[in-house]
Amino acid sequence: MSHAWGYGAQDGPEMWAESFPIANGPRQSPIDIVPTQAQHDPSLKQLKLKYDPATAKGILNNGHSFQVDFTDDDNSSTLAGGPVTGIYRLRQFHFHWGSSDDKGSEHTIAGTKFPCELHLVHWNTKYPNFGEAANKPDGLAVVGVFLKTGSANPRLQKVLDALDDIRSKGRQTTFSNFDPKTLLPASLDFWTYEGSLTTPPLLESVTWIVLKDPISVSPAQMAKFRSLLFTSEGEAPCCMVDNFRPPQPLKGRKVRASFK
Ligand code: SG7
Ligand code: ZN
Repeated sequence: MSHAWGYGAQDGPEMWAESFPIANGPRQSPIDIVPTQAQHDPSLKQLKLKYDPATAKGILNNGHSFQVDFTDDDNSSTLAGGPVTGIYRLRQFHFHWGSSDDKGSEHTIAGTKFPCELHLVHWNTKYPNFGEAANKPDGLAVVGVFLKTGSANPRLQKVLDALDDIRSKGRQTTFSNFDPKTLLPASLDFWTYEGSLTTPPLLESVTWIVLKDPISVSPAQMAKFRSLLFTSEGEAPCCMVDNFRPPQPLKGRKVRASFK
């Protein structure tokens, strides 16, 4: 594999293990979640998400996805409860999506794929910063939310309207006063398991919290995601689509459910 990774035939998920051998490790993500195989765990706490809209900072096309970044120098925007101990700070959120509505999510539910999946990335404040946390077994907590096509989602519109300004890889702009909690479904029922980053370096540091209920997105809104580019200005344009890793082997891990 060439030194940069991607989602194409030559640099995609099937090739990542050449440069990142942890790709075949014991706790890789995503996975197929089979609800009938998950165990309800009454000891799981209620998920506590506290986000301050003033911590939203910028939006960036990183060439693999786009991400909305947050200032994380204090505990203004945090995750606690659920499966985790202590306080995790929000660092960024981003999405994965398909070239058509029949694929795009990273996690699947009993084999069912969704057109898009939102990831809210948090780091454990027992470590000094995101970088230090990212390679610790309890360093990160990512909340995953499925998007299904249906009615337009007005709460997504501010994010989608910003995409015109970050069409190419490396472009970024300010993005302020946004509460990511507005993107979440009404119910915070979740599945949880111990996994990894879904992109290189595939570090096995993520407590995954995958919400049971999807949010909606219209076909026109999905088209807006697909108008982004993997490529930089001046390169032959290549649409940012199918930027998902497929499900990885469970290898004996347990998936727990917060609900019956
Ligand atoms: C996206 O997914 C990006 C990455 C993110 C990666 O490609 O938003 O963020 C950066 C800073 O490049 O990587 C370390 C990290 O958050 C993997 O995140 S994920 O496991 O939640 N999909
Ligand atoms: Zn992700």
